[in-house]
Amino acid sequence: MSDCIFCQIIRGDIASEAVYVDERCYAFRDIDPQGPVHVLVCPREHIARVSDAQPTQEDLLGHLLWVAAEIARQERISEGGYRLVINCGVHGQQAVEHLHVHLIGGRQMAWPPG
Ligand code: DGP
Repeated sequence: MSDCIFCQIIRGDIASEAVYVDERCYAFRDIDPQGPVHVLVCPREHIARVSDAQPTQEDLLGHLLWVAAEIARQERISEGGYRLVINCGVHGQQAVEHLHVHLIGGRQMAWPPG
């Protein structure tokens, strides 16, 4: 989608610090990191919310999680652990309407979230 900020990042129209790239997804560092490691894993195709994903995109959803775990290994936070978050819609406080998995780690987390 041309005016989606993450589509613009994925196309390279807006600068980002990429940490993992393949034919299905693009992962880059969050502009407002909530931990020493904070990466957003996005599908290249525009899916606004996880709730909009279609049955044909089931493999893609799994791929995003696999990539997040791979980046965690790359960033050396696997052993200590980390958090994966997908915010969805208004109650989920999703600010950017392009599906993304937050990978946050490198510090102790609290639970439950606020
Ligand atoms: P969410 O609330 O789940 O939609 O989180 C959106 C995240 O996207 C938020 O943590 C900040 C990040 N973000 C927003 N705009 C930009 C940007 O232009 N560049 C980068 N790197 N991150 C962005």
